[in-house]
Amino acid sequence: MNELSPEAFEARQRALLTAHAETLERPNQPEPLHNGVFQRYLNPVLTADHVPLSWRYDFRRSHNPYLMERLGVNAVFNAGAMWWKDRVIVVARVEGNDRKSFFAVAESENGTDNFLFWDEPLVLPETADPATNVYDMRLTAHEDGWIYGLFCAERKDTSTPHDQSAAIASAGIARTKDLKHWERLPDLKTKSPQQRNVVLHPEFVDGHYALYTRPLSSFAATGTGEGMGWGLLADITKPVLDEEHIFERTAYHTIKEGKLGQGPPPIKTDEGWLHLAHGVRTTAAGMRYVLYLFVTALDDPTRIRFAPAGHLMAPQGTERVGDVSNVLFANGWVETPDGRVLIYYASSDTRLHVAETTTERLLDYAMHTPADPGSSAGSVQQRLDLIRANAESPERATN
Ligand code: BGC
Ligand code: BMA
Repeated sequence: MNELSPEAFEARQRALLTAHAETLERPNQPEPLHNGVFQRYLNPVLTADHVPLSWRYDFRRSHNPYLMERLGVNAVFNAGAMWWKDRVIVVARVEGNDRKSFFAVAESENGTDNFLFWDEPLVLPETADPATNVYDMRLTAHEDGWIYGLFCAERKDTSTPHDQSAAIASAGIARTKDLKHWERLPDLKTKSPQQRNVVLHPEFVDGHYALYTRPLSSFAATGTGEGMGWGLLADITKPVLDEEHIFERTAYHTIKEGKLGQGPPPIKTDEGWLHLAHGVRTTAAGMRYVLYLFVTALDDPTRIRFAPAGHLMAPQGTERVGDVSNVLFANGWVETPDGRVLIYYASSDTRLHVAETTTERLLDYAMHTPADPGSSAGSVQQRLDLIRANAESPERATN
């Protein structure tokens, strides 16, 4: 293929723009028949193809005679989310072909389709010790008036210089009032060598900032019996946690056997704080990530009130396949003023989807799904109770 003539260059430009516009404008529909707990939407809301063309292509013919993609995008996934100025905004993890992730804001009026990226990616100020990679931002609109973004900041572990995959994960903290100008605070310091999935609670607790943490002894460890922690900070600009109290633990033969972590900041309801989290188990095919739900007390966000057994959502169909297959991960959800809860979940570290529900449905699920019975025999008993109650019920429809 030779350099493109001016006409061919322009035609190719138009073809790219048309295909991109079709991707952005594609309407989304909810799945027709659902499980009553939540409703998935049929198309992903953000993919690599949604990223603006000008972030990827050099449209100057003098510099790019073949009109090639110069800076490819590999994936768009794990997004923080919030309701802001009458619309849903997400801060997505965009991963370039170079494997570096960065953050980018996208917005949608209905939260289910027509997501548009803002003009440029988010520019995050560095600390004195710049990170190699940043990802998975949790957005918290805190009652102090700031919007906080907590994310994972990853650096090479220099104690093992020859191991090119040894890394140290820590929690980065930035804040903003307008989602455009961000102030970087120091990274969180805790006693743990590794921190990921750190989330700021939206309210003060005893006059302190409250953090959900996930200490881990090594970078990607599973099966070490750790879990979700909680700690209080007097001053968020000096983020040093002397104590973390583990309140949600990994457990043998459950969906959270290997590791677990808080998803987005919890949603406040009359019955308590609704938490969305991920649970991980190790299988012969690698780690399997699913999403689960639990509810904690309003007066003590670490006291678990309802813990329905098993996963809320697991990868399904094409969601199962991607760069890191068999993964659902969520770090953003939004409660809209009209009472919807939109769960932004990513599949297999590749694309972002949405599922819709309400706090009432999630609470009903949390309060009436039996807790984990702990064994196969216990599970059979739960099912027998259900089958027999149905058999005796006059309300049961038959066909
Ligand atoms: C990846 C994350 C992953 C983590 C642990 C990081 O290098 O960017 O997506 O969660 O490793 O496996
Ligand atoms: C991690 C997370 C996510 C990712 C997942 C699966 O531990 O922090 O970034 O989605 O692994 O690779």
